[in-house]
Amino acid sequence: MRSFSSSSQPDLLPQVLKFKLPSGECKLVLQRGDITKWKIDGESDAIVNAANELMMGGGGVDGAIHRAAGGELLRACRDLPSHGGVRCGVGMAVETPGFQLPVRRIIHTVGPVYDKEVKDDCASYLASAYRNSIKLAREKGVKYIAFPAISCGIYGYPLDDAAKISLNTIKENSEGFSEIHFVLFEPSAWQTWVDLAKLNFEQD
Ligand code: AR6
Repeated sequence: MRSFSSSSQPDLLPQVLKFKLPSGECKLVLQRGDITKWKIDGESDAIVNAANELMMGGGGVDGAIHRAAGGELLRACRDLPSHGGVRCGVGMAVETPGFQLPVRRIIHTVGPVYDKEVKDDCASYLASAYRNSIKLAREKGVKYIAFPAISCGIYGYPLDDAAKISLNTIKENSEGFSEIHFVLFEPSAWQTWVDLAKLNFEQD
């Protein structure tokens, strides 16, 4: 049995909901579980990591991804260009291979640390994290991508706001993708994304 930093949850749970996005062919898929278990075909798929600017690993989903991908991931991160230790700025995205994960690529992004005093800035950084991850993935020919709930753990983003920002950004940037997934670990995140998706999109 693997160990997880947030709590002991099972791998991918049977709860899966699929929605039609208003434009194009891309589907939105919501799933519960551990994103390190997610894969489509090992070729045109990628998962997104909620990393920090240093990209030297951490807790939460970042820790789980580093454990599952193996030590080569840390070595690949260390070799990325660094500006005073920063390898990925807040709202930006960089790519590594998936190494021992079942996916071809990992797109690493950095969400904002939530601060309600500057919540508009936080919203714009969170939207950038989604947008730049999608853009980089598209440039690499990714057709299937899975996101965790970026910034919703250690970085403290309120789930309702984060779900709205993520789903709006995905809706406007889905061209070229076959499926955009969210793999949601905590029951509260799963319920928040499901409720919002049901309000906004038709189920497939
Ligand atoms: N699969 C899917 N989602 C997960 C998993 C998993 N295996 N594990 C946790 N989550 P967090 P952040 C969920 O804290 O808030 C790290 O130390 C978790 O329940 O991982 O962006 C980095 O190095 C939550 O809903 O990321 C940074 O320093 C969501 O993933 C910092 O944490 C995001 O929680 C980033 O904080």
